[in-house]
Amino acid sequence: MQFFTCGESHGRYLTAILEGMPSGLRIDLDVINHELWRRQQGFGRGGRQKIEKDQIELTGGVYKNVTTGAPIGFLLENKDVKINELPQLLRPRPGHADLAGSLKYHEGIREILERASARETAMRVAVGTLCQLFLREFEIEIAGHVIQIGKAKFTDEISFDQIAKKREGSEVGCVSREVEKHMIAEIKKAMKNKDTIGGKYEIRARGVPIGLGSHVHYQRKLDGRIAQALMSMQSVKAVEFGLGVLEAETPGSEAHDEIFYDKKKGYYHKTNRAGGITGGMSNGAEILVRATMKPISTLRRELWSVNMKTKQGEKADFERSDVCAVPAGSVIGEAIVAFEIADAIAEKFGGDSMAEMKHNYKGYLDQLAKS
Ligand code: EPS
Repeated sequence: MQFFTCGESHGRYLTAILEGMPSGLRIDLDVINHELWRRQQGFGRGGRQKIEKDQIELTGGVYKNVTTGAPIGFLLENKDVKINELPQLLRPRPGHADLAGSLKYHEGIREILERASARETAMRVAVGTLCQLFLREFEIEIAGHVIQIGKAKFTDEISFDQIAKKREGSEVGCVSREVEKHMIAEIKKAMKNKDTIGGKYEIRARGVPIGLGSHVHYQRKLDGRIAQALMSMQSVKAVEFGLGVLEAETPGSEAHDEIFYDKKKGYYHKTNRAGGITGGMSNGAEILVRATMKPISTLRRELWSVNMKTKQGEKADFERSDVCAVPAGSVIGEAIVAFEIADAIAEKFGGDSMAEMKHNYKGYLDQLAKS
């Protein structure tokens, strides 16, 4: 599978085309629109989300709400369409694509930021949620939650089933009301200081069979694919699986997942330090990945920059923005992981229709049961 997104933050439309989805998948637009709504929520979001009501229309690849196997077109109409009226910027914002993009493309900053904006992630959520519908057919589920904003951290264990339930109603997508209070306090502090604040979210995938991805070639490694995709999300600066950065300080005897066998379960692990992926392949445990987001790079307390016309040192330009986008990031992360797992499923059980793919999938599970 592959998809492209297209569109500028204040252009008329955001669009996407998803190729490789088999025929025979029933699409529920309400599910996709609900995730788009979730992406717009979160304490610390900026004024734009009060203007937009993100909803998509499917423009191809679907007949009577069922996929046909043809490329699927997505269309989202922006309400805040003003790209041609917005002023040019001269002082690039440190941390944004402004400077490198403007020099590389020999364009003004406006042209760069309009495409670099995280508004593009609305399309990744639309595509990724359609992929979640596909994954449900294979009993694979995805759930994400915010585990850190500033210094406020959620460090307890939480079971997959509890995630969606417990984060319900949270203004920051956190499963603990106690930690949520501290997270909101961190965002309020950033607001007061005319600053921004980052954080970390965790994405889990349950029901992923053993053997997605492969050890044989670097581009086929599932963790590498998921990491690349998450890292490409605006603001993400680090991605880790399982123990992640703690692997550095953990001895080998406590860093790996010992292997057990049970007649009913087959091979299994009692721990999940690897985050569900070993040797570039899913190992049957939950996939557990975390992404760290830097603070948004548009600050009311402007940082030093250079006026690109006069070359004089001046404070960076300010654009309307968010103070914290980590709650939205967690929704986007779910969609990104969903696409990557859907792609790996399609690669392994490839077929033109859902019926064919499910047949292939069942054959593989039967083979695993005998191994
Ligand atoms: C966003 C829309 C944008 C920003 C934000 C994400 O809208 P506007 O620029 O009109 O306020 O709020 O984009 C950024 C943080 C960024 O750095 O570009 C959205 O819909 O997610």
